[in-house]
Amino acid sequence: MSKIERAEVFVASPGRTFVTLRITTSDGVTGHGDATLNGRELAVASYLRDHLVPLLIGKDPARIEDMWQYLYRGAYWRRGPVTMTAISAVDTALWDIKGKVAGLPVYQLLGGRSRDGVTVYSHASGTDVPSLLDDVERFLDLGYKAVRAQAAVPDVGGSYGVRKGKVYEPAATSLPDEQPWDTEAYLRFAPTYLEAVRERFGFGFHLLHDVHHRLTPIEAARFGKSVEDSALFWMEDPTPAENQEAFRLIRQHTTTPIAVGEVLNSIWDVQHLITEQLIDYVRTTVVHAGGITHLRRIFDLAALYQVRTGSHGATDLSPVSLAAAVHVDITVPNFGIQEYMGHADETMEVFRNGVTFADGMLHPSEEPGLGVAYDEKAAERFPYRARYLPVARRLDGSVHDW
Ligand code: CS2
Ligand code: MG
Repeated sequence: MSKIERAEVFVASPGRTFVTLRITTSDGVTGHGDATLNGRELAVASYLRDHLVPLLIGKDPARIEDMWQYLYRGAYWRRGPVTMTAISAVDTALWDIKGKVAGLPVYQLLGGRSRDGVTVYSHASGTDVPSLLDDVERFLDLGYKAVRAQAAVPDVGGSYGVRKGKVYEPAATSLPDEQPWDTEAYLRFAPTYLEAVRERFGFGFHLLHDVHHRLTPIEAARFGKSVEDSALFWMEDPTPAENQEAFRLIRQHTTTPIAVGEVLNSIWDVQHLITEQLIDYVRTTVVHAGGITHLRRIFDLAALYQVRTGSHGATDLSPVSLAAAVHVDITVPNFGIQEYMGHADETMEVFRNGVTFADGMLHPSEEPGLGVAYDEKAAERFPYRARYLPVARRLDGSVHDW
């Protein structure tokens, strides 16, 4: 029997920080998993190095489900982003190994293709409406069939999702950047730029918008109602999801579809949202929701309630996560859309990409496993740098959801 012989944790900052797990078997087969939790990276690295790696050595790498149960139930302490990200990394690496051993790309092990490619959305943004419109045009010219639009709220309104450089990167400072937020200014302004996008480019593509947890349920209801004529594909994270029941109130007022899930970690965190049909898209990911094994369980539950998938795919999810997401997306019957922002050039010096982009879609690698390689020598050129996500404060100085 093949055994897990080694498990190494790499922490490097090529463009931004990534934590990567590599598992090596006694037959010399390697598998990679992403363990990146933006702004809290070293906690997951320690969870893996200090608590999980010793449990992996000598175990059978083929028993993926059993390993998941062992790490989840065996911890006694359940759920939470740090635990679930660490379990995800192990699970993803074991699927990578299983594919390599079988000589098949992971999507074949998951049941094969349900579609020709994985439709993705990218991020258009602007410091004002004209620059946002130029950016939307750029993505449409690149062949995207779905675009997310975000613009800076004028004056001191603050904003989420406005790109400064080539790649959008909110975790950019060594201590959290404190940013202003004015809900009323946002509620007045955001519907106008979404309308401007539709006026200029029409309705022949999907238009998305991320509220990023910043509204109360009734404010979100007002927002959803005010953008109905722009026919959004979804409004994302309209209100924080700790209180799943809050979404019922939004639903009572608007038909704008709702997407939730990037900060949620388990099937139990989305159970009520799905079974009560309070959302339309579940955005949990391979890296933060327990790996391929657990994500499929979430997506299968969602399928019973006509909830579709829309996995998170920001730059802080490594190319290993993106590849794993695409292997899952291409197989599940209830796929909706996949977020795709692309990574910085430095990131791609360390990871060999597992996916290809063509005609607004991503395609998985046909190589055995996930099709991503990690170059640890190249990673040494990018030592770890602490970076934090920003914190939002209302105009009176009180902390708001960022
Ligand atoms: C965002 C992310 O991609 C998204 O939808 O909400 O940019 C999010 O802010 C980051 O992943 C946080 O790490
Ligand atoms: Mg989001």
